[in-house]
Amino acid sequence: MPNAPEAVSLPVVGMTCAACAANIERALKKLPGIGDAGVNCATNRAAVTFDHSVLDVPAIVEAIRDVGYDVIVRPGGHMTDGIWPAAIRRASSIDGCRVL
Ligand SMILES: [Cu+2]
Repeated sequence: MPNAPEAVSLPVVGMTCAACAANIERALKKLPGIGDAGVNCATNRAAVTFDHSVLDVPAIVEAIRDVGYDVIVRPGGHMTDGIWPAAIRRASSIDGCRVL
C-alpha cells in the first residue's frame, strides 16, 4: 500500500521574479518522490507534495539551496512569520536573478 503523499509549504528567500520560481520548480520536479511542486515568487512559497518514504523535507530544502535560494527552517520544523524580516535582509546577499 503506497504511503499517502505528504504536503509542505516552505518559505523561500531570494526569489526576485517568476524565472526564479521556475528555476526552483524545475529543480524540485527532478527529485525522486516528488508528487507536485508549485513555487510562487509573489508569496515566496514553495508548495510541495512528496512521498515521505522516498524523500524528506531536508532533501527538498537542500535542492532549493543547490539552485541558489534559501529556505527558512527553524529547528523543530516550525516556521513563523516573525523571523521573516531578518531573513529577507539576509536574502539580499543571495545571488539570485535581478533582471526583470
Ligand atoms: Cu528571478
